[in-house]
Amino acid sequence: MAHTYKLSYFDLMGLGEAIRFLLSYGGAKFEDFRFARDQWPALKNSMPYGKVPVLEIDGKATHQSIAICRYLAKQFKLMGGSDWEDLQCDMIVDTVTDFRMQAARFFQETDEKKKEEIMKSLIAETVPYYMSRFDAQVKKNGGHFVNGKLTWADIYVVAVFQFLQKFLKVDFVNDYTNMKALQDKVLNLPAIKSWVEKRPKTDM
Ligand SMILES: N[C@@H](CCC(=O)N[C@@H](CS)C(=O)NCC(=O)O)C(=O)O
Repeated sequence: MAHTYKLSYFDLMGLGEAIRFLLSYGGAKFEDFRFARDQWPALKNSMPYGKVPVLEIDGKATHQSIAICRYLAKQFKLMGGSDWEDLQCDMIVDTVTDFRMQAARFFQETDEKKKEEIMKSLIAETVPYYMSRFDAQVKKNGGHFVNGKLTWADIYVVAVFQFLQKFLKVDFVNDYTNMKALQDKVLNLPAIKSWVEKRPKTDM
């Protein structure tokens, strides 16, 4: 019997989008429950550890976006072909988190001048640092992050970049040929293409 899925998250791509990409890829129907920021205080206590995304699978709440994505990857046959390849996928996904956390500094800063400096250094230093390395890895691995074939790492990275590019207001992937080709490949997977066409349009 088909599983039921309900994703609870803010009305953003953010950490919810990779889960939505993977569910779409797997052909799973899911309830995409989005709430406004002012609804959050009333909902927070109902989440297992007070954070979202939370994915209810057959009515059971699961949390931690990367753990959920890894689980969905197993369900939808998007893991690597060996423990070694799975390690490569995990390393990339965790590295994207490091990259993303650099961008999070912008939100934590309240001083407008410092915010501006953080944004400048993200664009001038952080983006090229990570993107040049990702690009080289994808080039070396035949157009994918791991072993020349589609894994959840590819889908995860492209999904995270969807909101990171909106947030930084720069389509930074366009400057990196191999990453651009990978992004195009993932965004043209029929199920993901159709999700992107129908998803609510958000700032991040
Ligand atoms: N490591 C967690 C982080 C979850 C997280 O920080 N979620 C944020 C939204 S992106 C949240 O729930 N913020 C509201 C709060 O902490 O009250 C994951 O990957 O799921």
